[in-house]
Amino acid sequence: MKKFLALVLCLMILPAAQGGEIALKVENPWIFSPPPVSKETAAFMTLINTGATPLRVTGAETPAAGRVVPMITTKTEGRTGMKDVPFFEIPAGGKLVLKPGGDHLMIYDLKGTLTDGEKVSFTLLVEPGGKLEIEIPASRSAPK
Ligand SMILES: [Cu+2]
Repeated sequence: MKKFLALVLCLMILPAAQGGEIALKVENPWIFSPPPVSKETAAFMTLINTGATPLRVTGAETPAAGRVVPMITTKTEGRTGMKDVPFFEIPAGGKLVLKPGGDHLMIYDLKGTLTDGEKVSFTLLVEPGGKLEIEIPASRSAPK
């Protein structure tokens, strides 16, 4: 009986420890493939929270670049600008669309050029939950 209980406990704890239970779904991700001279670009995607509690995306890690941070597009007196934010919050059961001219994951210090169709490995930093690994294709325009 004791053994059985220990097994049940382990099964309950395992998914959380592996970080495999993040209630976040990513749809239509893409990275703008910039001209070769540019060291900056951005990643876009739809973030869907399938869970019952809010989730935050605080940034991402990728071998392709030095730094990835959440950024919003601002408009003051007709002027468009961009601003770093500490995180994007996706409400329980809700979604957030990252798109050109809106919220995006800003990519700094690109280590090389991105060619169209190239898959970039990307690790989203999610709170709570941990890390969500995805692959994002580089493209000149949003996927249809
Ligand atoms: Cu930006």
